[in-house]
Amino acid sequence: YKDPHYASGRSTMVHLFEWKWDDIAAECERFLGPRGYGGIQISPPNENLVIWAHNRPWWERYQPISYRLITRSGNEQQFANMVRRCNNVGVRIYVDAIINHMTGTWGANVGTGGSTANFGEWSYPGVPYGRNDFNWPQCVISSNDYGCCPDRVRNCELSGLKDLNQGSEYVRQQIVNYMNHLISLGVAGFRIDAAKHMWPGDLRVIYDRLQNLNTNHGFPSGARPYIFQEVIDLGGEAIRREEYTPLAAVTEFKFGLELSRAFQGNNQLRWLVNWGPNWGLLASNDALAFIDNHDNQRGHGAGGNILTHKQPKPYKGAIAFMLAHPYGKPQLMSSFSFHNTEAGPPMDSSGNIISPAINSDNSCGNGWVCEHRWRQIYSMVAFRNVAGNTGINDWWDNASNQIAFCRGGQGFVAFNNDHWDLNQNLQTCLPAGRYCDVISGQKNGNNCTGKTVTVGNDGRASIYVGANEYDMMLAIHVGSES
Ligand code: QV4
Ligand code: CA
Repeated sequence: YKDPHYASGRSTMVHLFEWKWDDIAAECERFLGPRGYGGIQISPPNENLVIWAHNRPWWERYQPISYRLITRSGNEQQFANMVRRCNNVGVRIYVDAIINHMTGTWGANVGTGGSTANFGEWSYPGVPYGRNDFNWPQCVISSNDYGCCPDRVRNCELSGLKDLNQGSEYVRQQIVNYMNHLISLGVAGFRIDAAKHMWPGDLRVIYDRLQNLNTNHGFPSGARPYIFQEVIDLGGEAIRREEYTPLAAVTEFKFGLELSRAFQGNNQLRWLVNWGPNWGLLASNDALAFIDNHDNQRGHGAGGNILTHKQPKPYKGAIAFMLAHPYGKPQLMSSFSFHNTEAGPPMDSSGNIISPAINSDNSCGNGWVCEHRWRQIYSMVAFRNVAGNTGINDWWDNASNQIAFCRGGQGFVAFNNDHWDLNQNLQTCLPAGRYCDVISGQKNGNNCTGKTVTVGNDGRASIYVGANEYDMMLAIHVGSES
């Protein structure tokens, strides 16, 4: 369950938060496929409660009312079409699976596909689930429970969301049917929402009943879905992520926390020389690595002082480091802009999601941030693909916040988070030639639209990253020669 089954030569996924299926299909064909993206985490595709009481907040999608594939992102036919079109251009789809609970509040009781529920009776006819399918007696998780009481964290309600009993054979089978339906439509795997709130033994039973990936969508025969489990473990809680790594991959929240701290200037970049398990991170193969996610970019979930698109210079620095470094399976966040932390995606007065507009400079409009379309970010996605499975070599630092390293003979990157310029003659490990920096610009025919770096026969080059430049890094790789 730890292999994303990316098409060959691809290595990075992006969370297209709240995108519609038709828009994702188009984005696969016009951008993600050609730019070498490996996959997409999509928002939950199953029917959720419609919550007008909070003006259709983003978090209504974490309140399942049935497993029918019908949401503001689209219906089953649109979903199937998206998966087909994305797989055709080498981009995999990973589903955010909400299997811990069902919706439970807000006076409303109608879903995005018209299903209804009667919360007071624990009744969800769209599945159907009834009272016997939930943990009993009913209880709600309190903040103290995380320190002491794994049984309460797993058997009580997370924020009043009705807590399913995954120990029940019937419940397991409904969940397995839902996930297998998605596999048959061609998805490559799942994010398991709120995995901490379910017993590892129950999850194992569910995972082991999943079908192999669909060979009609280009997966090898016998391929198991990629599974990354949402477990927030920053230390100090009764439930540890090591209970989940024997099952499948786990979201590594320390990754974004530590890199945010460093790129915000609160820890020196030179210490990143041993970035990885030495920092208390999971083993590389177990880790879904990311800077921000849809929760912590707006103060939900793990919280912490996390870099987001709202602080673009250090954010792009942290993302570039993530993508340049071989640790983990990286995931990018692609956001809609927001001021109010409850606000849902751009929508019209009926609550329909408004599609992103695509501007001539590749950026998005209509309220969509589209970090994945920022040159500094998509260029580093390509860098990572070129670097392949090489390690890190020729690390250099100035004993402060200027660092540089090579990825085998494939790529070279330098960062300057000091208040003075980086101006050094450094080993790039690349064949002699003239290379375009893919951060300040790109290769355009025989020219570079940004900086040019001349690598000598000894592999060395003079590298300059000014303290006041628009970006804090420089990257060149095989393939960026001018
Ligand atoms: C309210 C009160 C509760 C009360 C309840 C019932 O706050 O005290 O018990 O009513 O009367 C929304 C509201 C929340 C509300 C709840 C129930 O924000 O105030 O409770 O609905 O109606 C997202 C949001 C939540 C949201 C939830 C469901 O973050 O705010 O709750 O969706 O709409 C822990 C977990 C971790 C989790 C993280 C947020 O260990 O697993 O908290 N992360 C995942 C998702 C996250 C999602 C959920 C889990 C739930 O990434 O986006 O929560 O599916 O760290
Ligand atoms: Ca639970």
